Amino acid sequence: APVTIAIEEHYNDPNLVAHFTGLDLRRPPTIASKLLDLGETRLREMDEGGVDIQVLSHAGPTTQKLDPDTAVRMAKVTNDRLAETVAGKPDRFAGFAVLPTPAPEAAADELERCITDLGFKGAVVNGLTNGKFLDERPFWPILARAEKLGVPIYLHPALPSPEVSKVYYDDLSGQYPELRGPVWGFAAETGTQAVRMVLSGALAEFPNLQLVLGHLGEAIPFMLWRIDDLLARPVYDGMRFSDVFRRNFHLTTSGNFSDTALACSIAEVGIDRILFAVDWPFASNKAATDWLKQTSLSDADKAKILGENARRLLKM
Ligand code: GRE
Ligand code: ZN
Repeated sequence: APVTIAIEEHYNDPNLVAHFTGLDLRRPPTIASKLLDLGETRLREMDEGGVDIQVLSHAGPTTQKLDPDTAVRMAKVTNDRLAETVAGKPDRFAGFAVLPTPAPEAAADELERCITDLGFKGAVVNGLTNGKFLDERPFWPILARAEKLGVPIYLHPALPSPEVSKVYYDDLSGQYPELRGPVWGFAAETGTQAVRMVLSGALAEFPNLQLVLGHLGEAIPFMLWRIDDLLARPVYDGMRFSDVFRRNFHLTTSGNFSDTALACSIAEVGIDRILFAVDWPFASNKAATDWLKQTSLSDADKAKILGENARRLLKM
């Protein structure tokens, strides 16, 4: 059987999460304990779902929400510990770096260290950096370095800032605490981040940079025609929004095991840009692999999604 690689699989480093005890994470204890587990439970659930390799990334909140000096210090020790975890089970785990984005030059250097010295496959950025989107100019050194190194940046959601939450969600958050998170807020913010990556010109400056969106594209595939239609002009290099999106983004199946969303995503970006992910422990490995297997895709297309596309993008 082809190797199954899942690429949005989370863990928590106890030393890093200790910085966020004040935040209202509303995570059930079973989820919190699975995030800390890098052994028995994680591996058993991987085996139950037929997941051969997890590319591990730290769950949010992470170094995006620290002051610059703390972010730089914590990113280094967190990445070093992740490298030890991966080295302990190199046939089951690979790593995505956390980056101290509040200190962009240091974040670019840390990315290079993680790729060159620690063997990581890319980096994950969890939501906004203290209220700032990653396409803003101060962060371009990070984008430049990722492009130079040929590694992807995974644009992962995180909870919105208190200001956003107040206007958009707080009146309903008592009744529906998931609303500002995975139910809608994550997609709203991360989708906005992806659109801004194109319109800011960041992807004109870094045309080879590869960005990854989970949850089958945070609703952008569904909106592509309309975005093109209402922009009504090329964004740059004579390209429409959708041309840039298809050039610079890969999408994953994390936590969105929907036949119709998958069909839309494949139709819009092509089978070669869809990668398997679960979003463990927020979703089940077995549910994810069972779902993909029952789709009407050919075996060749399933193999692309389950591992071949990841091998190419992550150079595994
Ligand atoms: C999270 O808290 O980070 C989270 C959820 C639910 C789904 C995915 C996810 O709470 O990343
Ligand atoms: Zn996730």
